Amino acid sequence: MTRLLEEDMHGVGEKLARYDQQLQRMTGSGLAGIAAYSVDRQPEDFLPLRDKLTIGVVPVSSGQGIITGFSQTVQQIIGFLGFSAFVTKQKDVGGLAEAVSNGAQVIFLADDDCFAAFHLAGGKVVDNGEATGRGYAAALALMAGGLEGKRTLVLGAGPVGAGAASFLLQQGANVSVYDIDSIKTERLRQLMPAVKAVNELDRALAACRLVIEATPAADTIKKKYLVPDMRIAAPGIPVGINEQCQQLISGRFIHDVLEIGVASMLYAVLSDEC
Ligand code: PYL
Repeated sequence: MTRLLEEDMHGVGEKLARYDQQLQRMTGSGLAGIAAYSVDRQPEDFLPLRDKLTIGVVPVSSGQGIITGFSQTVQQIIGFLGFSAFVTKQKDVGGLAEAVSNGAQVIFLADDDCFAAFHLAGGKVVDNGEATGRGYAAALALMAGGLEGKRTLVLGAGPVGAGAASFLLQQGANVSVYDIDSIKTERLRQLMPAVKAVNELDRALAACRLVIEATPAADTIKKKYLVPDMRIAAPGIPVGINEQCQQLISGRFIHDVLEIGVASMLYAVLSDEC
């Protein structure tokens, strides 16, 4: 998993309203609608929970340490969805104690290896990787007007790609997965036998118009594949499509650093309550 940088956080909170409108234009749904769709709910299903729940975000200093702005950005995304959220003043265990003492029913925290949401009363845990994959696959499904029987390609067979593949299969899509490490592709195929493992990226990209780019590689998808009906949802960090290509596919390309993932985590950890 690529570690986010402080500069990745710059402006995310301030731009949420504009990003939400961009998502609305591309998919017909905003952040809440995409996240709700990723857990098979409607955004209005979560409205009654907004006044009942408080969300705590705890900075974690282990490993490479705290990313300045990370917890605050997570809190802003949750707040944008209408929930009350706070970042604890203390970090690590002290922060966890502070969150619980201040009435948080749901807690978000991340070390270098895992970013998760915990619903204390429900005993539910949601991992950012799987939730992000499902959220981006939901965005792709909405962008495509449904996926039943349609060929889709997932680049990257890690936790995000696996979460996306799982959602795409549930939507009735014809799912192919490619990873530069064929062992990871084979492992995913054993988990989801309905997935087709592909080992030639060029041929796979030439045959698909609906793509999830979930690799940690930059510039994965070259300009020649960006045909007029190509749609790409790209959770991968760094983004797998260079700036020039992003301009070419504008309006049919979704990427962010935390927004869809955090929104999908929240709705996934709350989905049993609605
Ligand atoms: C969750 C992000 C998405 C992509 N990479 C993941 C990452 O950067 N993980 C590390 C997060 C560290 C957070 C730090 C803090 O500020 O609490 N422990």
